[in-house]
Amino acid sequence: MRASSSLFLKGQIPVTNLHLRNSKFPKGILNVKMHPVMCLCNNIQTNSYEVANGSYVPTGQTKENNTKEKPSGKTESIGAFQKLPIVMPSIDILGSALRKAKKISPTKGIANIAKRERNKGAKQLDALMKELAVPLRTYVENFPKKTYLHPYERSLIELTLGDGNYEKVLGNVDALRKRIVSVGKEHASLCAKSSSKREAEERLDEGLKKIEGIFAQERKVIEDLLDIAKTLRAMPVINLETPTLCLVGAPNVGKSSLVRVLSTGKPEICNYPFTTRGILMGHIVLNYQRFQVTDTPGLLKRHDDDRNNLEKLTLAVLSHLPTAILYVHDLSGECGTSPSDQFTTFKEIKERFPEHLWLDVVSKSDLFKKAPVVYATEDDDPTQLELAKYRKSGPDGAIYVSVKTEEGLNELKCGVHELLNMQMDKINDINNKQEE
Ligand SMILES: Nc1nc2c(ncn2[C@@H]2O[C@H](COP(=O)(O)OP(=O)(O)OP(=O)(O)O)[C@@H](O)[C@H]2O)c(=O)[nH]1
Ligand SMILES: [Mg+2]
Repeated sequence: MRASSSLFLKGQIPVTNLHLRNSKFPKGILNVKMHPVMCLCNNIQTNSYEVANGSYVPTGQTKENNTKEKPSGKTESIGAFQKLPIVMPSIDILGSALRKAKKISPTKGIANIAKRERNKGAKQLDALMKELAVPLRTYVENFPKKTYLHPYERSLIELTLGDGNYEKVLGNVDALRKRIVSVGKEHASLCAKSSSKREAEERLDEGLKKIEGIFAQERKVIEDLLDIAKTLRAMPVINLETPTLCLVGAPNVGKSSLVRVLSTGKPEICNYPFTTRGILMGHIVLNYQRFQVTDTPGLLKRHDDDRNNLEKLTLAVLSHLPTAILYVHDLSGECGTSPSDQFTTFKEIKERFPEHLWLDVVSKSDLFKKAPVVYATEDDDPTQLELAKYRKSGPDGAIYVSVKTEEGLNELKCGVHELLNMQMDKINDINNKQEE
């Protein structure tokens, strides 16, 4: 069995199955392969010192002043979250920086005790400043700018972390870096001007405490970034070249039950709406071909402005990923969304995504009643022929399935295989056209 992965988030509906309990960010997680590719601190200790008259003078231009903009322009393909830098816990950054700084000795050959002490103090303060600032700069530079991300990943950031939160946290990290650089330089310079050994020692002690204090006080900034990195790295990885089936439908209609039957994905199944709180990935391997399956949160009949972030995630998948759609209809009256409401949403989604390959499924066929289900609150208007037909038998060509009795499952698997092969042809066509 292949691992499946999922991204979950905190929606507006109470949830009983929370993941990533320690994270301050909406929940994202599960059985995820991590591909950390970047390590920080490769370029630390790139200090440049000027020794003037046996004393230390902090150089005007440190690397920290030259925070470069990443080369701009190209939109990344999917997979940016797997390339995020590893963020070290703030306590580790501070501990390592202090250890390294305190090991710095004065420049050799300074005979005068006061000069030697102030040279050592200034060098240690400068080193501490850099050991703290360089990792922060690395993060700010290597977390991708949202504008260069694939639109799907951009939506994931907005919907899982909250609008603007990603930029805010990176902004806070940069602000902390700037503060450390400024305070570090100020104290190194003060130490370099000390007139006695004792004064130099005091200034060093004072400077170390000050820098350490600021960093410790602002450690939440780094912990927030760490949470973001964990959440984003745990998101399911979708390969755009592999045909993907996306299960869509109202909440509680049986989407996840079908994902379990069709693929390696093992989403939670419960008899209440919005059990699925994120995008879950599973795989199907058929005749040595590998396909992807995504489970999605349910869609209710309502205006886009009123949709919760869970529903918006589903729409993000449909809008930004070239998936085939397996649309699930529950006409048994069990799911909590009336057939007429399901019909409205179904028509809206079908009109909105006409280019997606499509297959309809009527679920829970074991509960299917001969008389069409009409909710007490809805209007059984006999003049609405299309709706009446939908209530009775679902959309034309729909496959009837039951995961309880296994009715229709073989037919469904064949239908899905055919659909995914068509999707594969579509992907190949697009690639060929691009090559031409
Ligand atoms: N009798 C019967 N019950 C089913 C069938 N398929 C699913 N169910 C039940 O329907 C309920 C909802 O199933 P899920 O698979 O969680 O539905 P979902 O569409 O993924 O729900 P959300 O994630 O909340 O949108 C569960 O109690 C399932 O046991 C079926 O074929 N027959
Ligand atoms: Mg579900």
